[in-house]
Amino acid sequence: MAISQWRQHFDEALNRTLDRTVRLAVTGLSRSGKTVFITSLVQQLLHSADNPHLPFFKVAGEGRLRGTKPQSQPDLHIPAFRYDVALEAFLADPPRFPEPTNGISEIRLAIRYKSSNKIIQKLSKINTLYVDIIDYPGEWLLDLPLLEWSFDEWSRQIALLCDKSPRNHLSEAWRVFLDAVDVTKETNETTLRQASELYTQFLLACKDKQQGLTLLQPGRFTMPGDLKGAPLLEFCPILKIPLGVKKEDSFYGIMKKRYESYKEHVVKKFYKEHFSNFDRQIVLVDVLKTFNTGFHTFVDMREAIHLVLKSFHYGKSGVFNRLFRFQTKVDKLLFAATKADHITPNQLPNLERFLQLMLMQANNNARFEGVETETLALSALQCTTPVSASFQGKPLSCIKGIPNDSEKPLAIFPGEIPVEIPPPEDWTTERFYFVDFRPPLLHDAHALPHLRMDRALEFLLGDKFS
Ligand SMILES: Nc1nc2c(ncn2[C@@H]2O[C@H](COP(=O)(O)OP(=O)(O)OP(=O)(O)O)[C@@H](O)[C@H]2O)c(=O)[nH]1
Ligand SMILES: [Mg+2]
Repeated sequence: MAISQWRQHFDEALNRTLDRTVRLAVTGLSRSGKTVFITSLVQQLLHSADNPHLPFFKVAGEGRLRGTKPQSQPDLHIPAFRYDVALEAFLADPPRFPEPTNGISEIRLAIRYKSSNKIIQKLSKINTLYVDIIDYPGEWLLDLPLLEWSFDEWSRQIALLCDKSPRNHLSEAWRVFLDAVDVTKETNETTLRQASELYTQFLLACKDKQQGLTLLQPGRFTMPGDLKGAPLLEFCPILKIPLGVKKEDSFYGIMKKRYESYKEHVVKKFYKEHFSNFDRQIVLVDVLKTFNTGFHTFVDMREAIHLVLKSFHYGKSGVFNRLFRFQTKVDKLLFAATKADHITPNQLPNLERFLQLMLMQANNNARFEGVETETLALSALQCTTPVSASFQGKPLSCIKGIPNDSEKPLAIFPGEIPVEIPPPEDWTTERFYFVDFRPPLLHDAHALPHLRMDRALEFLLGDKFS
């Protein structure tokens, strides 16, 4: 090897060893599986040195992992991710899923490993990679478009949405209240608060399990995090934009000012403080939920994902360049369909394909300049096992587990995942009904049973262990 080539090789290798911290962000809309995913990921890594169930995570498969330990987190102002609490729930008898979380949290792991690179091996026998895992609500990413919309533009968007079912009847109380207010006139705190409370109740009714809507703005109204009860969240859009003089102390004037404050102090702050520091990102999507709740929730979720993905359009044309004059550092982005243990293993490729369709339909394909993207179907905690049954003399792939509304294990044929988006009339409970399962009884705190977590680990972190 020529000296110049050797030198280049050496420099590259040295730079890679110096790159010792990676900030891995985990997001997804409410109940998409973030807490379960992070808990399983941490648990897989803590047991990775003796975990035979990570064949696709090369550093583990090749026996180069020496051990992982949780560390004190670098950002003391961010709440800790309560891995211990989630694990305790899984290990309880009967086992439970962890409680919903609300806001951002973080955990740091130190992973000791042997490099596969001969030059690095000579420099240091064992290396340490620090991985900061950050859990934050996907709902907060729904606010990015607000930065580009004026109060009038945003109000018009909401008015359009409220014209259609089911938002038209869910928003009725708020709309009736607004109709009775002269938005051009001076107002008082009580009226402002009542209007914003009614708007928040409308958003919460949309989010309700039965409706299952996800395109809900502002994101902090349904996922306030540490801003719960803060006056920054006391505003709402209006339905008819007044023409002519718009006094600053009028209902319209105050709502507009509060909207701008929310953008400045909540939305921009999140992007500057947190988002700009992420190195890798996984977006979790509960695709199966949309099958259960019907076509309109599918369309709504697809639109919400479309908005969420705007945050990941990098490069020179990206929104960050325009709004903040920085480019984000994320160089790998993984989209994962969660809860893949709700279907039979032979349907996993279909689930991945369907997720790709959802992303493509949102016109987001190939727009992630310079960012490596991947889609995957996974289960962070496998609650079912595949079994074979016979139906009318033919073998049928089924899954067996304890459904949430049962005490006993049942074998279920969960149905098939379509490879094309079915027409609206086909989204019926006869065709799609994916059951929720209880977590399995675990006998010890060893690595949790999973589906494809090793592939997720390899995509997100694999190159950091070379
Ligand atoms: N069967 C199965 N169910 C899962 C899995 N992951 C999540 N779930 C289910 O999805 C629910 C939500 O999971 P969480 O991890 O709490 O979701 P989250 O995104 O953190 O939710 P929020 O904290 O409310 O935003 C759980 O209570 C389980 O019912 C999985 O791998 N398999
Ligand atoms: Mg959570």
